[in-house]
Amino acid sequence: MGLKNESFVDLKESLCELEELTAAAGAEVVGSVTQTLAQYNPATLLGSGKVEEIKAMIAEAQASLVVVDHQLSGVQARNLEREWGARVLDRSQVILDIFAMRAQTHEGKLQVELAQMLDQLPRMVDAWMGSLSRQGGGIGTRGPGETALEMDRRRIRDRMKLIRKQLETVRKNRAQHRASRKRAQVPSFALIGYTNSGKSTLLNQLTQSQVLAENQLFATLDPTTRKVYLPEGAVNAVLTDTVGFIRKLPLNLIEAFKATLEESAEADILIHVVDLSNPAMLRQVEAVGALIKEFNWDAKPIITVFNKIDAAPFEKQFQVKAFPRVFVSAKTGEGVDRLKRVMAEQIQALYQEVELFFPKAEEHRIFELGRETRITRRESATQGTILHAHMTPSLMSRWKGYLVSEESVEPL
Ligand SMILES: Nc1nc2c(ncn2[C@@H]2O[C@H](COP(=O)(O)OP(=O)(O)O)[C@@H](O)[C@H]2O)c(=O)[nH]1
Ligand SMILES: [Mg+2]
Repeated sequence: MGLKNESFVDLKESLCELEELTAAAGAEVVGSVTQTLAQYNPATLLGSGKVEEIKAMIAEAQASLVVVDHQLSGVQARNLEREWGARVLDRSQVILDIFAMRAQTHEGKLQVELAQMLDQLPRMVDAWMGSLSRQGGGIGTRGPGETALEMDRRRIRDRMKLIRKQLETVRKNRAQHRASRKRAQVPSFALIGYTNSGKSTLLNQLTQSQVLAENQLFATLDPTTRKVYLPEGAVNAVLTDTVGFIRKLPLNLIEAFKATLEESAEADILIHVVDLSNPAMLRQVEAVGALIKEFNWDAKPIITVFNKIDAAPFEKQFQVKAFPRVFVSAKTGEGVDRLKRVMAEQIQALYQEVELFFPKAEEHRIFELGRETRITRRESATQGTILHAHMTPSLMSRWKGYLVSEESVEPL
């Protein structure tokens, strides 16, 4: 992380994106400036020359807000604000602000509030330390300042505890829903991808629904799950749309949005939606790839969907290798039937035929098994019943007591 380690392209793209984020947060961007730093200034992040230069820019453009594409400590933000006479925010705070604006449901609002508190706490301590050192104090400087800080911190901590508890309830409810879907053996897909790549539009195409899809960063915050009907043996599945990713996703958001992210984490198959028309496509794919690794989702089957073929030059289709992959336009519907076929194939690939043995005393459970999966062969033996059935890994773990493993089939 950090400006000095970023390549020029990354820096430009990241800054471009920051402009979009800032606009999405409701501000008008009047100017931008970059600097390659060899060393950070602990007091202001930037060197004093740059601070002066930006001060002049602010005066000329009559700007009231400066957004820095790098994490700022509380002290740095405060020093810069004093120096510039303008509000100073960093990238995470802008993203948090957008989330706060978009949050619709009770859960979404709680998650954003938690993320904001997680963001504030260290800044408060920072600010307090800063005010202490300005007073020339330090050790022994105990007074109302500290008490106030302690009170604020305690208030925030109490509130955080309460929010966490409420979110925990939400998570449990969701987990229960997922469990019942699992028991009913409905395969699940989750749409993941960069923000604005077209996930919600694709969900609408695949499920004939009307989920909000907009040319906006982070239009979707809350997970939405819809049924999808697939051809080929007419399988039903469920598809979940959720919050999009972005490079330098604030850690506080990841922490606060755990319940939301779990929806994707629990899906059987992921659909990674890539915006083919975006000039920053390669870096977006990289950023999503890094998050997939971080969340340990790379063990799951992933279908890569290159979206917006209607708006991208044909050559771009060969820039990223991925398998299985499908090219679509969620807008026009082109390629969506093929995507459905690939989804059906991926469901099929989840199942494998296994052998099970039910001793006489437990044969009554075969009825239960028949409701959960397709039984392809059934043979009576003297001690019980031998069955062949199609199973997913999760089904196999549920019925593992009856699975006939390779070794046990070997002759005695
Ligand atoms: N040209 C074109 N635009 C699309 C396509 N799919 C989505 N969009 C647009 O991309 C923007 C973001 O779409 P959305 O579904 O909200 O993206 P999300 O953030 O990933 O959910 C919207 O303006 C959509 O109309 C597509 O296939 N072609
Ligand atoms: Mg969306």
